[in-house]
Amino acid sequence: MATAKAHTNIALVKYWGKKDQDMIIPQTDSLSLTLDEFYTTTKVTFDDQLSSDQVSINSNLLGDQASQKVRNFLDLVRKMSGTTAFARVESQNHVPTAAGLASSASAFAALAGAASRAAGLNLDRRDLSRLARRGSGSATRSIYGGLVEWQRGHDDATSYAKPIMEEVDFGLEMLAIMVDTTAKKISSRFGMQQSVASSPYYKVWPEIVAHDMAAIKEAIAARNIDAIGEIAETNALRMHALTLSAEPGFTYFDSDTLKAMRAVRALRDNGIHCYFTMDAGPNVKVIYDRQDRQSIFKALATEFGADRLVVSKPGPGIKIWND
Ligand code: 2P0
Repeated sequence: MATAKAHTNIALVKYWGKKDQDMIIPQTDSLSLTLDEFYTTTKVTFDDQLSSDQVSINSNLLGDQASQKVRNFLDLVRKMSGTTAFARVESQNHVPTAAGLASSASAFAALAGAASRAAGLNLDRRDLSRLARRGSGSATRSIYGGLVEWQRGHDDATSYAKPIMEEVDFGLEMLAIMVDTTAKKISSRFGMQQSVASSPYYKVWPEIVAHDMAAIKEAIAARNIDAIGEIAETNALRMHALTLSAEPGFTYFDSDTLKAMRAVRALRDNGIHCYFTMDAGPNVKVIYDRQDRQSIFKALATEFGADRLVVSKPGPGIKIWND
């Protein structure tokens, strides 16, 4: 038995599209910030007495369909370790599930850590990152804290994350505007597949990301939050243009998403430096320097209510322990 705690991450340069669906090899590199406020704690117990895998999230036992991805992942760990026993997986999710706040990132990172350790595998962080990738692409990056790059690689051995700056030593912070915390209608897995298959703009996306990756690494090295924010905001809008231009077109935005984007731009027009990014859901994440936290929070609380705002600092990498 073993337990792991992993934090979510939000991409500043997005992963949107796979080269290999089965191995989850992405089309491009990506770069994210791990957050301290949202995380998953997962305990895995391999038990010879069990006749099937049992998976619970926040004490609710999942049915066959809902636990399919987790059971497939456990099969992979069993194959790697030679373990034959079924497992009990008990997960506590401190992330609104499936609301574009990357719950699958912390969930599969924590599962990779706990299941591999419980099965007797002692993986280093690179191999943990590769294993987490098999559950969900964004989980690849949640093995590390702070600013993290996922190198796309070209196969299972070469596609993994590495830290860019694990201890963020400047004021970068993120505030989530929780527009809607109900489950999304179009999964990222399906959404990105549709975008790759049918957006005529997809062919320029790898070039855009290559450019943004180089630029954001320079901006991070210079600790330039305005440059980081500008790159992230443009990259997010271009990612969402891939959904709008798919066939049929779709969007993760709702009316409050647009309202939040406008609010961030209005703050900027008033001289407060902040930028937005959105993932596969309607919530908006605001990027800024912590010295501006109070003025940004106050302005957004007037419009959205303080209870819908969550401030998050850069978070740590995965922790794994034997109970
Ligand atoms: C990202 N997202 O880089 C991008 C940006 C959402 C928008 O990774 O199919 O749940 O499990 O690999 O990781 C969400 O997609 O998709 C995601 P799979 P995942 O964070």
